[in-house]
Amino acid sequence: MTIRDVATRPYADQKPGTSGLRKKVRVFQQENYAANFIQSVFDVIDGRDILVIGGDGRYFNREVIQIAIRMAAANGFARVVVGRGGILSTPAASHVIRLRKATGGLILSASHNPGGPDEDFGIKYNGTNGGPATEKVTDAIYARTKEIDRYRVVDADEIDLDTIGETHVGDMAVEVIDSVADYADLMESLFDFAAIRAMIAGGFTLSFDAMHAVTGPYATEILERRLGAAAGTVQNGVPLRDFGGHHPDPNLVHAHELYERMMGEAAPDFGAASDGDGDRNLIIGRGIFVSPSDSLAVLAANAHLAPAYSAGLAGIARSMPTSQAADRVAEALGIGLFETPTGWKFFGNLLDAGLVTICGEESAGTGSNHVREKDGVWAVLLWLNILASRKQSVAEILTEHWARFGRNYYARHDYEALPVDKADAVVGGLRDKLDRLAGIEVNGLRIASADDFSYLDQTDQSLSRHQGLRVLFDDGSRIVFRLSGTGTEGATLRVYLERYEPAGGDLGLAVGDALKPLIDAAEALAGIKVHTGRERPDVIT
Ligand code: VG1
Ligand code: CO
Repeated sequence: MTIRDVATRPYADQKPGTSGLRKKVRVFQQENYAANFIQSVFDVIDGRDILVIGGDGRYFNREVIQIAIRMAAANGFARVVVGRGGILSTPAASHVIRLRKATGGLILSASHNPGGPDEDFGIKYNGTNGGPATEKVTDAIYARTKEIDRYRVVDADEIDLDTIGETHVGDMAVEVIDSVADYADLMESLFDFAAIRAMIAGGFTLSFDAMHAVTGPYATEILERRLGAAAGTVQNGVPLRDFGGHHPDPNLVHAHELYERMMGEAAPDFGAASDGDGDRNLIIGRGIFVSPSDSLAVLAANAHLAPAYSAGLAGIARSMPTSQAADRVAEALGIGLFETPTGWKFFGNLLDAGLVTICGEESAGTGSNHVREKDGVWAVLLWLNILASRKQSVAEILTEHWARFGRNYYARHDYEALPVDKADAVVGGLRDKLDRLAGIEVNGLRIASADDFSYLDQTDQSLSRHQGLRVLFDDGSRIVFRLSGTGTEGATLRVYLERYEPAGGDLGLAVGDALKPLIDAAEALAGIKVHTGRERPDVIT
């Protein structure tokens, strides 16, 4: 087997964002583009033992996996473990890395972004703890992409990814595994499947929208086969390379069919959806949407009802823009609350250090120390376990939660595909005046403080700056402004709005009404309309 060194030239734009390198497929199809990035990963990581590879099945997944396997062989890996058909959900990949004590893994996904020849692709490296590489590592990968001049590859026939079993590429073993089995077993070890099965057998109904993305096979195995939910519980369960032409993004815009079903006359008891790579979750009870921030708070407050968490939680972590609902739960439980920048890579150190058990983001991501990624199906199962244990509806649980902790009204407004200079004008303009905002009144609301969020990781002392502009008001309300780090077209401005209403207050308002004064304040502060010409956000979640 000959190893070839192929000469290449650097691309200037391979800086990983919030979650790996995401670009249009056409960008990835440029000569050596994917190979450059993969070689840069191999050049900066230590260890050449096991490499796990899997993706969400989107367009270009198989092609990149073929290259990655041949490059892994040339770079001296002992073994590649790959999901059948090249499929592994992001949390399943994280689990396999941990289970096999692998050196790390390549996860091929652009998550909730659409797929297809004109859409998005992505590559992310996860380390031996199963979690996304830390900023230190992604910075090193990026630095390497800027100077790379060769990559290593072996010539090999097309590798069969569809037959479970072991083959070889040169000296390296290639092991094709069932994509679902290990993950489903893990779930069964965490939750009270007998109680959930009994609840479903007793007439509890549910609906899971896999959005033609990676969770279809996982949800079918777990919900329908292992938990006995009726056939058809999992909708859009066959993963498609282009997700059926949709955005596999579980929010009220893209999962509106599920939403309408849950609000209709014949709504099941429980509805959920996940995203392209299976790490997000949308939870809707009959007649009631659960905001992801509330979901994190409810899961944290009730996690002890599931076997894996019966001893209680060590702590809770949430990304900064996520609502402070979880903070009140942490306070009540007497445990730590950690506020990190956006993106799962910041939770890894806290989980590894045993400081937190549950983490979450407002962007429909929740997870725990069972893996090092957020996990959509896990969140669904924890909800089901809680419902089976409390024997109440989602609406009752949420209402009781608010009655006890108060309610954090919350919404995120996204302005997508903005010209970069206009998005920079909004954020830059606000950043320039941040220092002068404390004490000022905007739209009847008094600003208590304002800053550009930085995060000091207390486990490794790494500092991450410029993680979002925060404006905090006297009454506990907040507005956060930040630019997305996952988009592939122009810039996306995210405006996060939060208002706290204490227990005993007005807990039943429509979210839009509750947040109206803050929405107006955001406009007054940042001048979004003036700078961008946009009259309203593209997506409200
Ligand atoms: C978004 C979300 C963030 C999430 C990230 C990756 O990032 O806001 O919370 O961790 O996507 O999720 P950004 O930088 O666009 O705001 V996924 O499911 O796309 O891997
Ligand atoms: Co995702």
